[in-house]
Amino acid sequence: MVRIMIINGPNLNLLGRREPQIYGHTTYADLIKLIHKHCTERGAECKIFQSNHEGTIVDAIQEGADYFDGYVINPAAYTHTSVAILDALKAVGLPAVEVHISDVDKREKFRQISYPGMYCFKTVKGEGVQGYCTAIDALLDKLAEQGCR
Ligand code: CA2
Repeated sequence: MVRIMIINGPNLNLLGRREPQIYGHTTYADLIKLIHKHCTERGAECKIFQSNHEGTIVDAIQEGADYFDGYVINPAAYTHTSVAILDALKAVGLPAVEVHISDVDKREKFRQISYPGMYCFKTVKGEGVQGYCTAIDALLDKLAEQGCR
């Protein structure tokens, strides 16, 4: 069975509880359910990980590489600042898809640069939480092309 890790960055645990006009009303618990349901339907094993700390996300990317086949990552605010997360993705070399709930291109200028996005083979943005399913599909399709499991 294909194994993927979904990595969520800072403050995404607050989903549905603040700024619903930007991020919607779905809670983080609902997002976890949505992702698990989608991965089950697609026949993939998934782990969902969230951290508010950059180094902890770097550790998860490094340590996950021994077990997982690819990553879906929403680095949240670290999207726009973190060369460390970009370097970790590059170092492990697994296929990765970036996802953003909001359409970052239509927001402040500082959100229009993504360091991890420079490594990811695809970026999904502006689809709300459903974008996670789009990102998972893109990753699973890529892994199937590569003949993974
Ligand atoms: O649109 C996205 O998914 C973002 O990655 C979300 C980040 C933001 O910094 C990025 O520019 C775009 C923010 C995540 C914070 O999530 C919250 C959710 C609910 C309430 C407050 C914050």
